[in-house]
Amino acid sequence: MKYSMIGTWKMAFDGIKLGENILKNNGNIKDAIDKAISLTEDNPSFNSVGFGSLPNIEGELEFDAAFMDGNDLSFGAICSVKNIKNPIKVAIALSKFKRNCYLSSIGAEKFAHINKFEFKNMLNDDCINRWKHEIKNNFDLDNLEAYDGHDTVCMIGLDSNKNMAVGVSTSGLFLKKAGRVGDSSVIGSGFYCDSLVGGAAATGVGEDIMKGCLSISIVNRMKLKQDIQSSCEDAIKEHTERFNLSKYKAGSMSVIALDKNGNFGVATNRDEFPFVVTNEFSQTKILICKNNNSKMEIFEADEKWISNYKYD
Ligand code: SD4
Repeated sequence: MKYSMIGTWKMAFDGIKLGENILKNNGNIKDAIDKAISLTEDNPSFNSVGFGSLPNIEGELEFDAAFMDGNDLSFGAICSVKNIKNPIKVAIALSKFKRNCYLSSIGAEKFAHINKFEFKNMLNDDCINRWKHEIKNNFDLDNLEAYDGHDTVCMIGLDSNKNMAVGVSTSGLFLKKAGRVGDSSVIGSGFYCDSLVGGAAATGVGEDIMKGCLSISIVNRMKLKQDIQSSCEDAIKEHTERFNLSKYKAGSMSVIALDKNGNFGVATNRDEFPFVVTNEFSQTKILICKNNNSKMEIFEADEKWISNYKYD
């Protein structure tokens, strides 16, 4: 395939559509991911990414984001940052450095200031009200779940020059503790990409995803020539089975992958996981991964599904 792109959750649709336009005109995957994720971050109607997303327990928004260039394995990442309009852009800028490419909170904000990235109050009335409502409920800090399943946009792509890259952006788990960092900005866990093999990315409960380093686990299976779909399914299945041995009930985990030829794979331990794909042969579309006893059934979202779906 000449080009291909995949993203997590229905909310990736507009971004992937933008990416499709860039890639079909022989654009670069880095540019496609930058524009596609920035668009998702800027949209206040998405409750879990960028502007107006999910505050931490103190009512503040703290973002994690990362980018990896599959050609030379360079990556950039930021975590626990506040008020940066497009965290993905800062992660991309950091990926140019061989050292100091993964910065946290104040240091990352300082880098963004110096390099003239846009700052903005990322809280809006909707997310403040969501926080005020939820904070009154009884919740268990040690058993936080992903917000209606989806808190992170992850995108992986292949361009017509065989470049591959992955980007992720999130406000992390709703009501997390201040300073808590999940898998999204952690290389190998929330994302990984090698243009010689393919890329993978994860969304769900970061603590549980990190325990299995799910993204590198999938890419390593692909490196050993396992097919992409079973690489995704086995990574989640074996990780869950390991948890079962300790009688630990894992939080939600969903993964996407794209190989160097543009084929995709996907898996989840939830009942259902929507995602978005486009490639040379197919316009941008929403697909559903349905989990039937750990066997994934993939089908296209029809109008009924789309109109019934209430989440991002
Ligand atoms: C985190 N993995 O911070 C993110 C949240 C997420 O679906 O993706 N939820 O743990």
